Amino acid sequence: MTSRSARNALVALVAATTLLTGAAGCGGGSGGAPPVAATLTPTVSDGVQVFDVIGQVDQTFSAGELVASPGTIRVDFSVVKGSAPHNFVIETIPGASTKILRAGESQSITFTVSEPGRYPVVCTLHQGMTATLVIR
Ligand SMILES: [Cu+2]
Repeated sequence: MTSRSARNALVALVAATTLLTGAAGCGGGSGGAPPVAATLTPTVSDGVQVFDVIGQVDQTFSAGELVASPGTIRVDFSVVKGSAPHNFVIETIPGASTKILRAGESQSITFTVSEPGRYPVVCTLHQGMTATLVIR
């Protein structure tokens, strides 16, 4: 029993060390656990909830969740330099889609959502490039 708990303690220590190393090595290359996608809250300008979202080189959105309240929402979407083209599309909300943007381009879209819920965001060019607009 004692050797088992000693082993558990060792495992915990290794796990903690790995976490610390991972945090210190932030910005490094690939490998290890996938990064946790960020949750964004909007800045509010004249009653409009504004999100800044970037389509990235690694075919992800810069945010995993956009959290807003019912009302008018603006998404300022841009595609980072050096990236493949991307778009930002919420198929279930009229007007909530950009055109396909190339690296260095940006487009703002404004739309209104009244119903709380979870609305999937996709890039139609890259399977798995997804996010969620959360209205609550
Ligand atoms: Cu894409």
